[in-house]
Amino acid sequence: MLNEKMEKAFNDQINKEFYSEYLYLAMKSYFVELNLQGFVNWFDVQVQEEHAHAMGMYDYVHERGGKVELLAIDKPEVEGKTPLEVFEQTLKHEQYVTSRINALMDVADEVKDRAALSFLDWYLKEQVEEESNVGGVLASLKLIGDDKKALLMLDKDLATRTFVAPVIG
Ligand code: OFO
Repeated sequence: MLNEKMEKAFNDQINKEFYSEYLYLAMKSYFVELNLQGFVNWFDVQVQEEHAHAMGMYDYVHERGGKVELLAIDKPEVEGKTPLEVFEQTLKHEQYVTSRINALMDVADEVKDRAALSFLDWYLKEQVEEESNVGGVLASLKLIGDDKKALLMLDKDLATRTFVAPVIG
């Protein structure tokens, strides 16, 4: 059975993961409007990953005999005006999510829920990968600067990203 505090923390994080899906859907639209199909694909994969992250926790709460409470999802804002700025926002968002996973692990520690800690380990590793992926694209965009040809080459590259359903936990 899930401790009440742990259950609330999971429900909050489920909301954050769905918010991430929403935010990346909004960013996908930004790139649809620019007709950069590789970036569109990259965000499409990101959207599917966030959905999988949310559902992983959703299933886990049930598995532990807890109650899932779906909270309202905030309206996402794409603050960036250029692809570079959009990726700066993406990195900032992923760093925020990492801090949230750490906070979730702090709760698991506090209530001595070792099973939750071991489950959350997957998310911690995933965040390292997420930050590194986003950081890689951001570094390329910094190098590219105003070079439109190079931007189209990166777009081609990002078109090759595929979604692989994760095995969580
Ligand atoms: Fe769920 O990892 Fe990104 O936000």
